[in-house]
Amino acid sequence: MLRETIEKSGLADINDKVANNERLTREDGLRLYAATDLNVLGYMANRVRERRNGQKAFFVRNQHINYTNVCNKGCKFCAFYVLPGADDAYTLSPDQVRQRVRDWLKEPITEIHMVAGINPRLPYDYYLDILRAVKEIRPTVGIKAFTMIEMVEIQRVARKPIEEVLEDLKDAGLDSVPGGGVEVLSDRVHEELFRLKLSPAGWLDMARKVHMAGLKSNATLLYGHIETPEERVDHFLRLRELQDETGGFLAFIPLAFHPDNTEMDNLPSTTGFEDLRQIAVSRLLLDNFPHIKSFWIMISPPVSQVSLWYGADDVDGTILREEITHSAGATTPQALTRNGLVEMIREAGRIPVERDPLYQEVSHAA
Ligand code: V47
Repeated sequence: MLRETIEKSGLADINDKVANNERLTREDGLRLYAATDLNVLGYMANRVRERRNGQKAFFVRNQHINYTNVCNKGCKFCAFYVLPGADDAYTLSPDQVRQRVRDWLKEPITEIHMVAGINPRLPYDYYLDILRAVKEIRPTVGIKAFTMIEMVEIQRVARKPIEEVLEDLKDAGLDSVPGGGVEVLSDRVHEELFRLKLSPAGWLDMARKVHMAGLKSNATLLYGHIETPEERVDHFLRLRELQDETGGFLAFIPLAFHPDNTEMDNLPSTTGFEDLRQIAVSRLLLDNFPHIKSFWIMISPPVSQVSLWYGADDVDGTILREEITHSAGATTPQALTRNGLVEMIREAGRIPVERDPLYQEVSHAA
């Protein structure tokens, strides 16, 4: 019966490769995007997921701090940024960052996710000071901060080699690096949507340097706008190649485009079908990534729950106050409780495992 379904989907040869743990090709990737039997994609992706992570589904207790909304990059998909000098511009001082951390001190948070726009007026010391501010209030928390885009800006104001900058950031408290800012590794999409930002080759180069400095990072793909299936597949192949070289990526997170309040608000939101297909194809093509995260903020808690059978092994976390996707019209809650996450994972028949930013187990949810 199962064999018959797989034959009918036209993916039997790919299924054989997955069963034999063979690497998929660009052509295979394109066929995965053309396939319509989502359950066959899920079946194959789940096989890879269980091989790597068994029945575990990870989550983290985390807090997001977006230290400034000022940005000079003008990305067409972003509803969060304002131009320098705008009325509603804000930049948190190190004291305000301290206060944000203090606000949630009662919660046993193990990860602080700190990213923001590119505010060209911020001096080098600012970045070091906000890392220190977090660690001053929560010395044991893991700080996951500064995308590759911010790294380039920090180096610009530091006026010294990136290797030294990364050492300074680590000394000030940086523990790992988030996966945002890459969007789509395509020169065409870069030119059309985010041409003032680091190029695809530049992003990969900075990720390589971050990994060489001993820091782990994540990677993302912003999907559901103007990118083609070919561009998505090439994105995966370029990430996979770098991961073969450095082994520095921890998790991959597909990010569903939210159009509201952006320059592309004429586009529809992604569908549940597309979100699940994206998770499954990510798991199948990124065979050397330890984790695939379904970010419930972007695809909703229900789709995120189902995705635990379509390749995902991580649902991110409690996320105290998400701002970037909510500026672009996300209607999901801005936070979930730990019990809410545990229940969601349990109901899906997976084992909830609380992790820290480096996927060390904090404690098994009983
Ligand atoms: O880089 C911006 C994306 C990213 C929109 O590493 C949008 O663990 C959808 O990278 N619709 C930031 N997406 C978020 C991010 C992230 C999130 C969760 C976990 C991790 C991690 C990283 O958000 C940006 C951009 O790609 N974004 N605008 C929008 N309208």
